[in-house]
Amino acid sequence: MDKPAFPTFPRNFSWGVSTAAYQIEGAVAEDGRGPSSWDAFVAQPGRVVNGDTGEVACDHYHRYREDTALMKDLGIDAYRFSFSWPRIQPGGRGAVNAAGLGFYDKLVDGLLEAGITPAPTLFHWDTPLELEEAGGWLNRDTAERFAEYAGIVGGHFADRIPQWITINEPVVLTMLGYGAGIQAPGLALGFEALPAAHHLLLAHGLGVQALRSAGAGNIGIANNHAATWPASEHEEDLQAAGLYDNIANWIFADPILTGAYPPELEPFLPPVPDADLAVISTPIDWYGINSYNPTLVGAPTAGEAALVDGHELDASLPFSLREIEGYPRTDFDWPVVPAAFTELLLAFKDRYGEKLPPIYITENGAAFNDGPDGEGRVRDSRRIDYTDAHLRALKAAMDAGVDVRGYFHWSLLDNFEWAVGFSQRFGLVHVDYETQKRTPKDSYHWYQELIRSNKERPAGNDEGTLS
Ligand code: GCO
Repeated sequence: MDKPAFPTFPRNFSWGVSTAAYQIEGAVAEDGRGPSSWDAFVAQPGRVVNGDTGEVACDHYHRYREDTALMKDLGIDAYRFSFSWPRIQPGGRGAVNAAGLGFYDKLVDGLLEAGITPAPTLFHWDTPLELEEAGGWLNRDTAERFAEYAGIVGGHFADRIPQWITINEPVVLTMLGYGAGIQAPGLALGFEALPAAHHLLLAHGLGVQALRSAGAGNIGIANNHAATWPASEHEEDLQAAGLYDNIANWIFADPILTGAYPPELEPFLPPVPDADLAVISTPIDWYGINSYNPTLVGAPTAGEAALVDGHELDASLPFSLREIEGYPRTDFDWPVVPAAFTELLLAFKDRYGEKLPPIYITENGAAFNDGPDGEGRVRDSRRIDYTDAHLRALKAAMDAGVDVRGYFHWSLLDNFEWAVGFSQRFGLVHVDYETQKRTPKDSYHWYQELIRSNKERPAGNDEGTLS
């Protein structure tokens, strides 16, 4: 039987797109926004490719109506954006900046008017600079400040926002921001960065409690996960991959879903009060997974440092990241391995069983840097192929019993890709950063058709209905 034109999902499956404040908004000093750790980081020479910054980015702060119209035409159910904490609390604590909150009022009301569910992330790495300078996520008090912030935002929007994400990818902020120095705040502390992981998880738990107290519900987190593959079946590679799997995946999921850290990590973790784990495992309504590709891990190789985003990781780490050969690659040089997506989701089902709440894929996508051709069309067939294959891999996991309720594609727009700036394009919509012209790519039209075909499929022809 021919492959159906589109992967088929339950008709009430939620289709969305994801973005993040610092990557698209711009207006970094407008209407009272305070500086963030990323504003300080991009100002340091050599930190970001081409010296790019998020000062203007996609100018979404001024163009949000146009971008909302693009999402309405796309036909999505939900939009995952992030609130910029320093736009709402410029110093990360105390007084609220009314103009900052006012921007999000206009964005949220516009989304609701367009029939799109706002599904915001409270924190997507843009730590208020005052808090960063006081220790940032190495300082336990930042978790308390986050809870205050969550209560403010939750209280203001609880009646309009039906789906919430506390924190985006604590693993990446911990490993690249505090461990390897590749992202803001640019600290290379190695394993000494682990207190940041704990404080981010504590902030998540306190944030869930603050949101619920403010009347907000349907809360999850967006954790980055990747299937970890050992470089070989040799014992030293298996051990290194097992350690990496715990550090990159399970240290961020176990405490939330089981109330305990992986026992193998005890030697690396700071002393942790039991009360903290009770907070971190405050029940959530769903679990968000951001996933792009698997990771190949082996024993440390003398002198050969692992590369992440083109940066060398400390060669003294007890593992090394290896190139995955034999698969197509994105323009960001990430391997394209859809089967690893199925493998990851099944690993979650096996590891957590009844403790695993429903899942949303809160990010999946790829960097392909196609631009407009002579006719002004962006023929990004590789993004269509990547997304089609990963959606089929997702559906295979669902058919095997993994309860997935929705998919947010990364990303709506080409945007500021952190330490590599604007050099990598993840959007369904091309952005000309000189003119801010938006051009829906072929993949935008493909995703639009996929969503429509899944929603208009005759009743009774469901591939299972979400409970
Ligand atoms: C992440 C972040 C996004 C990235 C995207 C592409 O997962 O790193 O949540 O901000 O831009 O994943 O790398």
